[in-house]
Amino acid sequence: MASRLCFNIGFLIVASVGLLHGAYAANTYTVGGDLGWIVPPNSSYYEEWTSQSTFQIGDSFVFNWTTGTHTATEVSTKEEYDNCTKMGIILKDAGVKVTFNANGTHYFLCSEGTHCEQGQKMIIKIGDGIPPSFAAPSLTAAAALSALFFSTLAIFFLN
Ligand SMILES: [Cu+2]
Repeated sequence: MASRLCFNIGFLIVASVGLLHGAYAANTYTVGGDLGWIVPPNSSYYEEWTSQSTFQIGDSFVFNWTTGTHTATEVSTKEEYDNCTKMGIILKDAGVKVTFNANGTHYFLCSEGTHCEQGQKMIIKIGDGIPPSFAAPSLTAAAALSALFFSTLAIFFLN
């Protein structure tokens, strides 16, 4: 009896993990919905569009436009975004698709003319918006090095 109970609980755990793992399916979004990626009718248009969804790792974004010349330009910082700095990773082709495989915050704008100033800009937040940090492992490495240093010192004095 006991072993059968254990087996059943084990099966339930495996099944639950499977369900949790499969709970989120990556989505592909067309930036701006039906409007696409153009100079918007009002400057808060893309802010409103992004606020309608919560984006997760694996999600893709398609920048579509049928009129005018535009770019999907990714700039590095909020400051560059706020100032419409038009230098960054420039994607020029309509229909370009961008997929994010880590949490983080991404700043996109159009680098054509004054399109950005007119509101063709958008912040995409993946997950909590915070990129994975490598600070912790390097701190651990520093601690290990200093431990080695002090143990070497101890050996020196013992001899
Ligand atoms: Cu544009």
